[in-house]
Amino acid sequence: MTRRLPAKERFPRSAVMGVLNITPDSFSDGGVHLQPAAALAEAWHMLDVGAAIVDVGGESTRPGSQPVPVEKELERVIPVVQGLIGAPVSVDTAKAEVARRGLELGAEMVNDVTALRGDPAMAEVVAEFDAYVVLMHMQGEPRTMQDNPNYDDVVSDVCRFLEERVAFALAAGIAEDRIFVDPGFGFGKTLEHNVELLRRLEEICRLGLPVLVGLSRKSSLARLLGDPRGLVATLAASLAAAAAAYERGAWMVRAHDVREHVEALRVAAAVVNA
Ligand code: HH2
Repeated sequence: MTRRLPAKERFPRSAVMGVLNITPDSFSDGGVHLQPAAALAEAWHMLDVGAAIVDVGGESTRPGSQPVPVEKELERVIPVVQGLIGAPVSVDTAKAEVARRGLELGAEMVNDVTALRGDPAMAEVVAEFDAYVVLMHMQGEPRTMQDNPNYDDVVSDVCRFLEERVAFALAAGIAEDRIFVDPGFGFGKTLEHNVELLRRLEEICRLGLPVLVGLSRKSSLARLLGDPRGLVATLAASLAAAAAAYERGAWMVRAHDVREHVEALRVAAAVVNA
């Protein structure tokens, strides 16, 4: 196995991770890419318009979602990863078996929304393949996480959690320069928690690791626009949130609308780096 570059060199700042959900029930694009041919066409399109990596997922983690058995997740994810051999691929999974099969096919990153808590074998798989890994904060589990999210101070609590998960990853043999951290917007958080996390994102960036943010289409943004029951935010709201995150130090942005996010971040980066 060739040695990988440090994460910040492999994915320079303002990189966009394209979201590819192979699920019937994802909150904004459920059912759209269930057929491998449709998924592959979308993945190649995302790469054409500037995605640094495509995040392939076979299990929705939207509030209230139900877990998917490993066989079903493999059936959804693996044909797509197979069709993307040679392209930059991340596997969005909390299951070690799905991660392993994806990495064997050349995926280079595991996006684990449980931050290596969901499957006791996951850390070892990431270490074995020297893969990049995203450690995301979530309070509770998707089925019930929005019932009553509760923090002393959401930013300090998320930082403490991420520090603890990074220490766990390092102890499992994962190199520090393979790790991204993610505050997990919408994962066990109220609208106020999400806004506070975004407003004070610099505190998370001070952990010293590249920060990935996933704000694209999230319902909190729809609620900010005055729709209390809004489930899917507009593109304009998503771009504003991505630019705000970038200005506060975000390194990589996970987004469904890749071309628009690439353009928005190019402008934000030009201003920040001027
Ligand atoms: N958000 C979602 C899924 N995975 N991973 C990271 N690291 N950060 C995020 O914010 C994040 C994530 C939810 O978005 P989506 O994949 O579009 O929806 P669903 O979980 O319903 O498939």
